[in-house]
Amino acid sequence: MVSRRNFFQAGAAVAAASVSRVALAALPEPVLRAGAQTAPPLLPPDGRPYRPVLTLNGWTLPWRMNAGVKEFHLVAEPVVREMSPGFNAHLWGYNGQSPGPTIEVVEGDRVRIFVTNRLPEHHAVHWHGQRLPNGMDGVAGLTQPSIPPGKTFVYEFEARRPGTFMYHPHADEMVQMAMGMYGLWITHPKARHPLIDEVDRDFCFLLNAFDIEPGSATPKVMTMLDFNLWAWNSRVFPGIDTLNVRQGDRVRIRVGNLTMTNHPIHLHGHEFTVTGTDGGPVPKSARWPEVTTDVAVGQMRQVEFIASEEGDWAFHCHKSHHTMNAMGHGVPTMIGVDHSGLAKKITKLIPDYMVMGERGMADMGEMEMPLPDNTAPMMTGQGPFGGVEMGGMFSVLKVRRDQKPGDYSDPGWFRHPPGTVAREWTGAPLPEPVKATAPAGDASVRARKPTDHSQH
Ligand SMILES: [Cu+2]
Repeated sequence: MVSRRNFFQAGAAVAAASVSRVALAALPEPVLRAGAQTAPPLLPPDGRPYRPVLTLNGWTLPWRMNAGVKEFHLVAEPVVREMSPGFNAHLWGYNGQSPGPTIEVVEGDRVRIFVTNRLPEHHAVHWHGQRLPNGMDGVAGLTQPSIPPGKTFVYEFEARRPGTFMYHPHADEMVQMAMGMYGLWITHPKARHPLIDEVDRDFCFLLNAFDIEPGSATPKVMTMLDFNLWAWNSRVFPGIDTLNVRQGDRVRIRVGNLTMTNHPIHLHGHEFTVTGTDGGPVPKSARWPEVTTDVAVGQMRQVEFIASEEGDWAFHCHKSHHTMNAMGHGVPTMIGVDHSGLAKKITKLIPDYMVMGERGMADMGEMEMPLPDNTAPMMTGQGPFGGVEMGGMFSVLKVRRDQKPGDYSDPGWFRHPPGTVAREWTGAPLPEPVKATAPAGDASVRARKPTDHSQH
């Protein structure tokens, strides 16, 4: 905790920012969280009512009401985040976790956020997408002095427009974001809004990426593109919780991208519409059905659909490399190459040598390979029918007829009605496939050199 004395010293730096002395008299206790399990939605204990979101493998930061102002306390600090069972990453985050907690407020709320910096370097928080006084925008050097280690700064503004937003550092941004610092910010509408429907389930998560060598725990912060862990809220499959809904629910999913590349987010079994971005609600006339929406860098997308189809529906980034965990990229393609003779020779020298990849790489999902102590297998996760062969940005939308309203718990695997699962054909043998016959005459392509006019 920051002592009152050095808190007041920090407060002096922002005295011009119209925060009353009474408000600064005491800090709200910072709330820290251990563990990466999804917390149930935080029902608002006071203030304007709203239907809370569910942050995948995350939580919402409790606030304190102080004379009509919602006060939050963020603590920027090094954290240990379990990215999947058995794999802990040494990251930077807020209040014990990466990402930081979700901040949920209501349109028109007066919001005061205390930010205590327990990082070894300076910090500043930018409130992405908010309309606010320029001096509250959180860009170190440009709109405020940076927050030195050990100090607490205070931000205060009105949450003017409803929507899906986020917060992230704007001081040594490349390093601090590569280390896992960011969080979601949801501003709920204060009344019925013509472009914002009430939903039964409201999920949110951030897309993030890390470059952590297998066997180590700290991200490499200089990596620009070649990340090896593609995460949702600093979790990778099979560590990402499923999205559990009741059949017929209207579902909203809010996604923000703070990686260095775009992510086409794809849902199976349903069509959705993009109903909002960090720019606000999308006009109804500008919405169209999709099953994949690309979330570009620094963007947020809010999609909605009716969960009409029962089952376990894959929900993932459509870049196939982003549904994999850490792997070596220097692996040659061995599909179709018979290197068994070579393997025998190598095994004489290196007894543990394994031949992989001549039939594709699916074997790797099941292979009992010795892994370094602290890493996530490249592609793993068991489903009811075997290995799922995925990692990274992958989860499952579970739609159930008997899921209780508001019950976000995991119902287990879907029990398919008899006769509705793809299966081996055991009926009458199928006729041999008919081969396309070559067209009559010479079908080869004749290449002719361009005439070289200089010879004539
Ligand atoms: Cu992706």
